[in-house]
Amino acid sequence: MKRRDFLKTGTIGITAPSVIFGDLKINTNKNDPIILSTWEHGLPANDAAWKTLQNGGNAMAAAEAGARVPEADPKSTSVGFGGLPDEKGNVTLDACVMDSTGNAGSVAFLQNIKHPVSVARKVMEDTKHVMLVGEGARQFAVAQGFEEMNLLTEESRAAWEKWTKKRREMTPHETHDTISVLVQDKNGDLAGACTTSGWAYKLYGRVGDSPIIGAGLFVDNEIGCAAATGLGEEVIKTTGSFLVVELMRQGYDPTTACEEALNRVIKRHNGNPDFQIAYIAIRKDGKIGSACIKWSFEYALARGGANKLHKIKGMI
Ligand code: SD4
Repeated sequence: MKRRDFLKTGTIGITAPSVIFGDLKINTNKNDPIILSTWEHGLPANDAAWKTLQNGGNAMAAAEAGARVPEADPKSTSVGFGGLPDEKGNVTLDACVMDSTGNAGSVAFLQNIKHPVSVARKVMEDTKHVMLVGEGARQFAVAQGFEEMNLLTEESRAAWEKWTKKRREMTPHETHDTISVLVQDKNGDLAGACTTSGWAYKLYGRVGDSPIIGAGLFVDNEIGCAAATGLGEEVIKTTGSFLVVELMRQGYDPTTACEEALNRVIKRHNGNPDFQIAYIAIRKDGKIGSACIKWSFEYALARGGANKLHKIKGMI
């Protein structure tokens, strides 16, 4: 029996501060915070998250602070303010958060609010619910003191108007990038945030994976956390982030877990999907991983005082 086979079938027992997979003991990573984010806008996101950790914030506060950076940046045309709109010209936003206790909050199809990730955190902390959508989410945000604003910038409007002339369907890969931020703080606790304006020029009302707990993001403080970017429909169909975490629970290392989750998608598309999905993952012991289906993907990793962009190649 190969080691992995043993790990997959072995009894799983959990004892703090270690995680036991069969005969493999994974020590909890303490004192060495890690911030792992998607794409290049992950670099400034990581900086903000790092500052939050230095100021005593926990993993959840850091992940939120990180995600807010691209949300506020009009040049990030796939997130928050300046995000590319749907086919009718509406900027509609999806976001979620999940913390180390397994609590989660989410908003979908939210309009006119710049920081959906913070609204998602309010849903998690101040309501009994997990998910608010559309007009209900907007009303909740306003009641919580979030300012309403027009999120369509001149640049995004011009890009959309140009698109309406031909109405060619875009893939999320062409208009990426969702920001997902995974954090492990100095106590070893994990949390994550995910926020996006979704698939550019999508149908009015379309919601992707990013606000779906288990698809765009999943955190299990005993095992690890994972997040997605790319074609949300396919991430949802494979419960992607949850799957990555469950594979880590079975003994897969973080990168192999990301690859195995993507293999499910690749198989469904006869070995050659024409779209991108990428996963990032942090295991409880501080090991990180990532994989993408094709082309390339960049993740930003901050740890040990350095914050760097890493490029990986696609699996196919
Ligand atoms: C979505 N996953 O709405 C998002 C889009 C994305 O890089 O991540 N693009 O499907």
